[in-house]
Amino acid sequence: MTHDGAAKRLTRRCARDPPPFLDDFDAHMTLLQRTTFALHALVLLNIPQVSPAQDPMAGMAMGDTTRMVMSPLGVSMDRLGSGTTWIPDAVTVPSARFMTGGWDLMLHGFIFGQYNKQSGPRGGDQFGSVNWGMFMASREVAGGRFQVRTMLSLDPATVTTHGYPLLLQHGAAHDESTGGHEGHGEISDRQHPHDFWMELGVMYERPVSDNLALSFYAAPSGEPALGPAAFMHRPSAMDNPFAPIGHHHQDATHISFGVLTAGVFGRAWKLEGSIFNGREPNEERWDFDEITLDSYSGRLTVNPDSNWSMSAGYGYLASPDATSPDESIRRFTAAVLHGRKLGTEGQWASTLVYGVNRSSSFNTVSRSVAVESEAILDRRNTILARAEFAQKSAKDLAVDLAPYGFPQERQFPVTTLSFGYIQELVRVFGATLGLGAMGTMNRVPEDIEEVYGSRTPIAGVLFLRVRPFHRPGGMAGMHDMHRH
Ligand SMILES: [Cu+2]
Repeated sequence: MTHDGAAKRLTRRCARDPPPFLDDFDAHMTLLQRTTFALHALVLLNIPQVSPAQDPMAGMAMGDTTRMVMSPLGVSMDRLGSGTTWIPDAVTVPSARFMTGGWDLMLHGFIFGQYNKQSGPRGGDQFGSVNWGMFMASREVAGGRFQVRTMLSLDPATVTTHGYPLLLQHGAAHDESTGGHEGHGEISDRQHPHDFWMELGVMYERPVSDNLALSFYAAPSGEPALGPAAFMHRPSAMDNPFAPIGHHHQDATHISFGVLTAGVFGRAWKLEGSIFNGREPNEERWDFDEITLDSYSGRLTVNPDSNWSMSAGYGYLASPDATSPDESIRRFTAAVLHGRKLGTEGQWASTLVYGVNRSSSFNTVSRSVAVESEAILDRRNTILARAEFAQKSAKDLAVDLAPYGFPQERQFPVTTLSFGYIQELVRVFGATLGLGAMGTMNRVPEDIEEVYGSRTPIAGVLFLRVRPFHRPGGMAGMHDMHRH
């Protein structure tokens, strides 16, 4: 059933020298850089160092323990997606990694600088940047893997607090001043900016037997066990600058201000439960919202081999939208992620996500399905695609308002289809700079043709993307790196 068995359990990841790739990030990163390094310093100052000789896991190690970190039951750090999600072992979200003082430090980050144009009366255009940086520090503590992590985004500044134009997308907003429509608090045809504090949390995973381990995750800002890895953390979507329009059926809880998750896992499965804050982040995107634990979720994930990861989960969101506080949502999601290596430098990842929301207010059910795929063909060429179907309510699309006046709960089936291509321009230190373009064709029902100016409103985005370059996953890949 599982891949490399016992050998994998003992797997320790090799580290690399600190790459100065952050130096090449644009000026937006200065704050992020400062913050992550300040956190790094805090972590190093506050936690006593454990030398290799005292290291409780040292007996398991082969080679230099100061440059490795354990993988509980063979679950390597590369399997970890956003929050406590898993992705297939065969594919990775590129990162830069190095060791210092017993800590395994990992930096992830993507910066897109984009010109985005969405057609029709509901469209718009914007020069902006969607971006995120993630810093993880892991070490062995009492026989387990302890991890402190933070994920930060400058979106509120770089795509504004109104977010970016994205036809058929919806979300919660307080009022017109933050992109909501007068009359109700929905934001329509735009994607919200992510909060500066996308994640701040700790995780601890510890084997309790040869086949069983426990995991704990606590985050003032983080992701409960609901939905697949958030889109920016999926190898099938990481180079796509835009959120899926099914975001609010599928993975929108990835920023929740208050999350506690406990889980049990084996080499190939994980069962988790969370209590968390079901309220969507408010419009103050730079700060922490009030932390409450009013909602719950559960999720089962199965990684039967290195190419597949499947999950299904259910969640109760007590009061997600501040403008309709009495409304609760029950959400079911299921996802299948597939990944494989492609040649020596590439990978191909695909995801199928299904999400369904049941609203307590209208007792309506709305569904969405997304299929997406990204292939890093070789060093220079990456292609990506996403197709979606979603049921959006009149409220979601703000067509309940005058002059349209559809009943709020009326559902409209919409679809989108996007294709994109990215060519690498240059590699500097650990980073790759790519030039990309993506085109989208949407389709709306006849009843709202007038609203969108067409049955098939189109959109396009042209972008530069900076991220750590992709390395073949796994130990072999790490060793390869040392030869270059
Ligand atoms: Cu989001």
